[in-house]
Amino acid sequence: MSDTLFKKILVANRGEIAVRIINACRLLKIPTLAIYSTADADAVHVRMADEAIEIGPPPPLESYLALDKIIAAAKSFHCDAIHPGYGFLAENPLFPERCEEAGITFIGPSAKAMRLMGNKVEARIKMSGAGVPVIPGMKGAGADLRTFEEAAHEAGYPVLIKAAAGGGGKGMRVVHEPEELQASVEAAMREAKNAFGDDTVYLEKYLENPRHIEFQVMADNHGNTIHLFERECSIQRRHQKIIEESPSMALTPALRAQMGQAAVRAAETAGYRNAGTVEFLVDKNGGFYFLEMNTRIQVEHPVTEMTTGSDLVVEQIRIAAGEKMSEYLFRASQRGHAIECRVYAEDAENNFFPSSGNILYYEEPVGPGIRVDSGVTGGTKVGVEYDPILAKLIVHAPTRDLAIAKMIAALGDYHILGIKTSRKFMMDVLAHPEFKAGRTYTDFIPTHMQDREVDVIPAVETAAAAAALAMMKSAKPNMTAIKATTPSPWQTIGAWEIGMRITK
Ligand code: MV4
Repeated sequence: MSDTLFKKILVANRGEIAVRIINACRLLKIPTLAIYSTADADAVHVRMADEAIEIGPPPPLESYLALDKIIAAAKSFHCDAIHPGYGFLAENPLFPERCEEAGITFIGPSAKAMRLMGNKVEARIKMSGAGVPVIPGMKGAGADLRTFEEAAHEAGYPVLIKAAAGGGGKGMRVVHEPEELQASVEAAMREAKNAFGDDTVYLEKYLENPRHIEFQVMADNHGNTIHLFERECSIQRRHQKIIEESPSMALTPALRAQMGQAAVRAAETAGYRNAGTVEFLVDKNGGFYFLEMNTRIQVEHPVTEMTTGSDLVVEQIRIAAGEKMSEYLFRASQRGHAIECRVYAEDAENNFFPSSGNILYYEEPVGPGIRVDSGVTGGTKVGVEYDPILAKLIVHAPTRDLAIAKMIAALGDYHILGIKTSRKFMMDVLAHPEFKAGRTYTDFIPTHMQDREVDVIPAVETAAAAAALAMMKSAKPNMTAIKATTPSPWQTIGAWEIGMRITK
């Protein structure tokens, strides 16, 4: 008999989340198997796992999305559980189904709960029936133009056409007046067909400039479903979250309690198990509406871990093994304020173009209440084949003001040389008066960051680059320098990509 929850866990992901999962397994003394594509042979997650197997060439369909190969790897390496992380196969109901056939535990919800939440129309109907508020709109999918016209008339313009298989903003169309309705429905159907292979669309009232606020839920197989409060995720760019925080400035204790209760009811109604997130839109009047449920551990889960003092990945593993969730979760409260910044490999000064190359120098900020979840280090080759997230920087402080100050300081102490990152862009968001005032709505980036002036101080920049190069050459033990087949930092530095303290 084994004295661990599982004999070995296959980590079916890459990058920072694979590292995060391996770290949780280490705490539980569970051995891990990493999978990797040929592009990731030297990646951090591969080095950290107890064992690793190359699973195919860089294209995701032949590696991180290759379900057959992953199940076969789990079998041949005697893994009795698989953690999917986020993205890739994490919300594909075939994954838990194939695991079950193979006698492997899937660390996540059932295929049934995934299917329900994967269909936005079905989820709306089910949630509405359970008394969870949904955005006013159609009861089911749109059948013909008449049903769209009637629903739009009842909801009142502007309305929004959405894809049933959608999420993440694809296939959405705002319609401002009846004359545009038919063309918009047809366009949304085409887009949905192309993106999801399913042209089912439906109609909702369009909420202008809402906030995106989500609740972390956790459910075990012993009848316990709880929530761990909210994350405010309104700061997004083209439906990609950039900054998340908890608590939300928009919630009163009464609204928080109401939404938390709705989130728990949503999870219970879906027969949900393991970690999940219930997303809401919150309008100017404090009205809240169920948007969708994400059936996975999310990128921004550390914000909840910091404010509630929990380890959600450890809990996911315990729950999947059939244990009751830890007692401390039942007494969880929100303490202080946490903020997360996603560090992307992209060039914010050049239309957020993906940035690739070798990390020539890498130094993380350290200090009380500073956490870095990273998938990279010095020498890591960053390509363009996968999601551009390099790392997440999370800070925890007694108040929101202190958390913002700590985050700005920590971003200033985060040095990544060799590729462009979104670091400076995030510093500008955090320093913006509207952000500081807590006026974080979903239109924040397009409204306040469009014509952003980029400061370049050539003298300081040059000095910083020279200092970095000198440090690399001196090769102190705590620094990682790699040899000269890669371009020098002088060629790749760009505006503000060398770390320096920002004092404004
Ligand atoms: C909406 C909305 C306004 N009204 N639905 C965007 C992604 C998808 N999951 C849902 N989204 C929205 N749905 C109604 N009825 C506005 C958005 C939206 C949004 C939502 C969350 C975070 C950022 C957003 C940015 C633009 C639009």
